[in-house]
Amino acid sequence: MTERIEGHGGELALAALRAYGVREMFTLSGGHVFPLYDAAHKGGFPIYDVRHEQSAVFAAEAVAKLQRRPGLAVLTAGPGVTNGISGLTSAYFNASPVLVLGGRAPQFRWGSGSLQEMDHLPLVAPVTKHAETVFSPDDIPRAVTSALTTALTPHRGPVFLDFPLEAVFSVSDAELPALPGIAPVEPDPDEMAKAATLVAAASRPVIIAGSDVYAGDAVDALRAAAEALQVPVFANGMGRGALPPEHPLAFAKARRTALKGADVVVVIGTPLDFRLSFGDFGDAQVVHVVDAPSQRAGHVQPAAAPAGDLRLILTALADHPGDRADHAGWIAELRSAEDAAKARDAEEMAAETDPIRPARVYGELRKVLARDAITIGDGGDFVSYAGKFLEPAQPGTWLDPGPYGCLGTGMGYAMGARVSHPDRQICVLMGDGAAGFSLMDVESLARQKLPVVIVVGNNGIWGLEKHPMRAMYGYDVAADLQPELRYDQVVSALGGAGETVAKAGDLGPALRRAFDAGVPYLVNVLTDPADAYPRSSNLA
Ligand SMILES: Cc1ncc(C[n+]2csc(CCOP(=O)(O)OP(=O)(O)O)c2C)c(N)n1
Ligand SMILES: [Mg+2]
Repeated sequence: MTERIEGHGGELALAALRAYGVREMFTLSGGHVFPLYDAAHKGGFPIYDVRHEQSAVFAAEAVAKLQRRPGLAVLTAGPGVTNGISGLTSAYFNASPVLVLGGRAPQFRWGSGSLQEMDHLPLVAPVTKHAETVFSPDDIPRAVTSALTTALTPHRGPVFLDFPLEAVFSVSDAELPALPGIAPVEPDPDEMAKAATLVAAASRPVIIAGSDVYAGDAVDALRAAAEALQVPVFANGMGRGALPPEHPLAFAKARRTALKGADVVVVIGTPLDFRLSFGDFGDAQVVHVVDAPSQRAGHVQPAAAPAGDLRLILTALADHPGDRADHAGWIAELRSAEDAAKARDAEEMAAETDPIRPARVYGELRKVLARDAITIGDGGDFVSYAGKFLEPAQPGTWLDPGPYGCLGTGMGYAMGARVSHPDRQICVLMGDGAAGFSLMDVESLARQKLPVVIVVGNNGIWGLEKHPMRAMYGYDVAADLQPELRYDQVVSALGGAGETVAKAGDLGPALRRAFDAGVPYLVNVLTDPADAYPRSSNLA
């Protein structure tokens, strides 16, 4: 059923956004987008504002990733849009359904040199699934509905619309289109059967589950497939926590042993990129399960590559009627490697060193984090340690920047996470270098009463760059930061609070104070600059 609506361009856009379940906007002010504010303000639609457009897009992305619904950022024309491009690109790499609505200089005098007159589309087209200028107000509901459908259709991703000034300011009436509904992509049954037969017959299979397993709401189907075929499961990105850490098939630390020994590696819902040695697992056969045919790898030839709705594919794996090899010995072997690695980790996480090493920060943090806490990583080595030592207990609780590896997600992701989950712990793990990109947005968080905890691993350097550069050249440049800088005082000045911790024994009480503070609170941990995250490649 369609409905007719009347209003200015902002009101027409908002009606379509609401109909699709968009529940808030993230923005930084600019006259070109005032009608969107006017509609939101009059309609009781929440507006969260930020101090840099990158934070608006990252906040929208956090909403999209955590809640599996569209996240919205509204950016003013020209510099507003260009400041959002790293966020859009991250969303593109992460397949996050983000909608960016941009202002745009007036069309009727295009070419005469209006303020911020530029065509955004050639800039955003390569990092969006769809980018369009909507020239007429009565076309806005159609454009918004269709853009959101594109964003939510697997393989998901960001979309962009801009509205010339006169289109968004003028009044019109328009049809509000009915929601089209997104049909599941039907996978090819032969490819599914091939995959199931391979996994069932394997002696030492391994599953690696990535972000699309969560995004595609396929967590239960993953668990059913793993249990039915008795396959150990590792995870990355938003897939982390898909199986709770205490599940007999959940593994995290024995990855090297697993990938070295496996005869079949099943990679589900994540690309065969640098994080997975480009899909090269030695002699093991690769099964690549993707949510759309476009996601099949071009650089490797997997033994099977079913593409389509992940729930359907994983359910078909679980229901595989043929014989299954027994994997009990393989699982036991991995479990003992996992337990040994856990014991080593536990020692590192308890170490009483001076200066503090990052491992101890995570040892203490684990004692105060609730099972449903959202943890956000923004930084270099300090965040690599977070990935190693934190164990997300539920899916949809771990936000990393993803394969685009963009520093600066911190406060934007924190804002999106707090808005998504008003009652949970939100904890940002930040390098001191990363802090420089977004810390000013603590002001936005404090002013809008969005408390979060920020733990800075303050080693006084761009650690992930300094150590490799020294290893490569014997010297380093452009890799130092001011040592022992009081990032906690920055946060206090911006309306939050915080403290600096230099002794391992003081970490626990400081973290407890942070979670009780009720305002943005930064724990500035002075960590050992000599400590480098061990990597097999210097350019990881
Ligand atoms: C926007 C952006 N600029 C630069 C980089 C390159 N880079 C990756 S990690 C890193 C160092 C991060 O330093 P810090 O946040 O202090 O964490 P540490 O490694 O010291 O723990 C840099 C500069 C990047 N990934 N993204
Ligand atoms: Mg650092």
